[in-house]
Amino acid sequence: MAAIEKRSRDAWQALDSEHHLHPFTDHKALASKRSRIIARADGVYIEDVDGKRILDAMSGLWCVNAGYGREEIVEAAAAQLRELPYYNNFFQCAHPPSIELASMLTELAQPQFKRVFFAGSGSEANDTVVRMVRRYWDLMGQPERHTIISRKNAYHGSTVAAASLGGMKPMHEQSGLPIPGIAHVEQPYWFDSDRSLDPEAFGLVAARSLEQKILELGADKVAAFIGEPIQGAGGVVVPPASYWPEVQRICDEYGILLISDEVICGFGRLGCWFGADYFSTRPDFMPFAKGVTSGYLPLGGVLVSDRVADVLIDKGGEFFHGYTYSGHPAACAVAIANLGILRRENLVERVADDIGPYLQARWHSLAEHPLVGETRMVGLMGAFEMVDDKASLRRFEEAYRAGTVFRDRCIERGVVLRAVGDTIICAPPLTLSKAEADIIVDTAWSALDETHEHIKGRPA
Ligand code: PXG
Repeated sequence: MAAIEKRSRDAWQALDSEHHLHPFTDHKALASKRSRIIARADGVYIEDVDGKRILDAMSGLWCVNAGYGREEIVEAAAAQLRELPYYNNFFQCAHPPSIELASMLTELAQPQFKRVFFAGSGSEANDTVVRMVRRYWDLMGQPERHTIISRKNAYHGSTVAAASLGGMKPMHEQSGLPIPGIAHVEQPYWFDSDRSLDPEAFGLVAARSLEQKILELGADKVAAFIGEPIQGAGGVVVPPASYWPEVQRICDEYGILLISDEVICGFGRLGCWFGADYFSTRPDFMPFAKGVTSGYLPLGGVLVSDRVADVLIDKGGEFFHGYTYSGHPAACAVAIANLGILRRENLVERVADDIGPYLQARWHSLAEHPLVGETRMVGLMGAFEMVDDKASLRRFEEAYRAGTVFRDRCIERGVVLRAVGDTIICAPPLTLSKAEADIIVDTAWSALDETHEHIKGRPA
């Protein structure tokens, strides 16, 4: 049935190397190593062309929340492709899947959200937010309220606006970013700070860097603040409990819009439907993607609060924005099937009450390892920090590439974990079993031992 020819691993790798430019990849380095070719997947396992099974403790790229191999989702896509493979939602048209999904999403979100704008990805969702935020303040008669404040080390996507919102310096340096009207403040990353304050005091200081920036720019110039409830790509930065309430207070006090980027935290990752629910914020926008379809097809979008939507609708006339694939019917059908599974199998509750606490307890046991300086995990989203010296929590010299060594050892042992520098991150499918949780942690422990062995006594 598969329309793709069967080739040997070598043949795939050669073709890949010749023709395929990968995202976020150093192609010279890749050419000498060659790509790992992933051919199939089931449950929480991916399998390469050689038949090696690897436990995917990253859910692809944080997206396969319902796990691989869900026939029900496949069937939903096939049925929709047969019925109506494509039509748009422009020019006074709509179709049942986009309507049904919009209504379903607003049922899951906080009550201020009654409307959804669809996009094809998280980046497009955040580009949409930038345009809606600015349009909103224009319509409110405050066009000078233009600046959106974000955080250093945030990730909001890779298009021009989304990468500008992000706080990834290397991305900015390569492309002349950020675009005007975006400012960045401190992130609530206690482990990465000088640790002179306790975490809660540090959380308040990080939040107040937002207030300082607002005062510096002038409150009448600031349109919005955007943050991931827990920063994902930046290294699963779990903010101290003091952080989000203070950010909410600041947004309220200065009347600025709050954008909760739910691309990773949404759809059960933290044991709630949205990260905003976990931290009890009341956002005005919630961009989403990834887990909404469990990655089976690409789909993103923005939940828009009444505060904003009412103004856009009542005063705005036509909003000149949209994508060919805004609310693609097959992607929406897949999302409906996927959300149906999350609901029917109580997967979100399971993260809060069952597998989440189980993996967290096991994950924290890694803190006993001599190379681990801190462990953290909320729901099924966690990290640990590798350190050279446990007493002072001093990190390794970069030349050791400790995180990369660890990550490669893990994959050899059959588990995908990610390394962001020497921060190791974990975000498995919400369907993870306890036995699979044990495999992740036991493999991580063995790979830490091997890494220890590998770098012990070596000059940097
Ligand atoms: N917001 C957040 C919080 C994200 O994590 C995006 C927006 C952009 O979504 P799209 O669908 O345009 O990729 C993301 C994406 C990594 C990694 O290395 C993370 C993402 C994407 C690719 C790699 O952790 N997150």
